[in-house]
Amino acid sequence: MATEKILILIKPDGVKRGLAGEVLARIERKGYTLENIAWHAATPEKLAAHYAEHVEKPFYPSLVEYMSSGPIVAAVFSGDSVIAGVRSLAGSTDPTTAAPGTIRGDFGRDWGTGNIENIIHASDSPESAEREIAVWF
Ligand code: IDP
Ligand code: MG
Repeated sequence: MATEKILILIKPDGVKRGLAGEVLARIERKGYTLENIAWHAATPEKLAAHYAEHVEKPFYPSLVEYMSSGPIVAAVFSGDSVIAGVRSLAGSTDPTTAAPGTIRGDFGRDWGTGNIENIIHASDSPESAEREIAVWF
């Protein structure tokens, strides 16, 4: 099977808290290859394309507010099974209960904002990765 790619975003909370290097380093140290990286300010249009599966959800307006609250870093990594591997490094969605040792479990918490601020986005399938890479690169 061809080597897989994943799109990750270091979300505004991750950038603001100075965790961009830490997040990238964890993925690099796992052995995946950094293919591309860019600094972005999210726009409503880019977020709607990126989060296509969530635009109709009740939390979407607050997700847009959170994702627009500061700059983000977008990066593409490659490697066999990179999607499963990076999602495992990221941890589960809710940072309060994400496993210790994961990015969300080690660095995320509930800040009482009503948003789930969890530092990193990671594509969940090869199809999502392809669509999301086209949004940011
Ligand atoms: P994932 O990032 O672990 O793949 P998804 O369910 O795809 O989780 O949700 C995308 C992002 O939307 C989450 O990372 C989180 O920031 C936010 N989110 C998901 N569910 C909720 C919710 O119920 N309330 C507020 N924000 C949410
Ligand atoms: Mg998701």
